[in-house]
Amino acid sequence: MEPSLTIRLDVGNDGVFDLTTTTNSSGFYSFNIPATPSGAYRVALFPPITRISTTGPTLVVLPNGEVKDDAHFGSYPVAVITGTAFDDLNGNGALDGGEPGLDGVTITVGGPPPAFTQITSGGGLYTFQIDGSGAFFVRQVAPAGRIETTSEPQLVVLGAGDQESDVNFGSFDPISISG
Ligand SMILES: [Ca+2]
Ligand SMILES: [Ca+2]
Ligand SMILES: [Ca+2]
Repeated sequence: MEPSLTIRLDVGNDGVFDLTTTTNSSGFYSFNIPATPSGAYRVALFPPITRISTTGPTLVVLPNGEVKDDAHFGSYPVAVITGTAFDDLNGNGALDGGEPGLDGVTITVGGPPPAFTQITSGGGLYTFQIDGSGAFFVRQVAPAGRIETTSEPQLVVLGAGDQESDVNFGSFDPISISG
């Protein structure tokens, strides 16, 4: 059975997607498309984070009343690990309310090789999309001077198409502690 995936259609190829559908258990999708003066349409696959597209959007120019039945899209499943590096203000190793995300923290994933590295951004966030499955060991490399408060490595076991969220890493700056 094929996964249900989102396909969007941009009527008029004006940069704005107008219609959305999902593929069925056989991977098929279809649109009953409204007429547009230019006859131009753009079709694109919007895969979930657990899949990587292997094909880009397709531009279709279609006189009204005609059918196009070969706008195909490819994708494959990946293992996804996401989490947050955070300022562990109370040093308890857990992400508590009011503890901000930390950008610029290096997060690594190893095993099975090769190792991958991401730098947290956008509020301490990181995402790995890994082509493979198995046991993954996730670590942080906290910026110099910061004390890490979460144990390492964090072990995540994933199959292709699986996602593990909230693999979080804490650290604190001992210089900022006052008393
Ligand atoms: Ca449009
Ligand atoms: Ca905490
Ligand atoms: Ca570390």
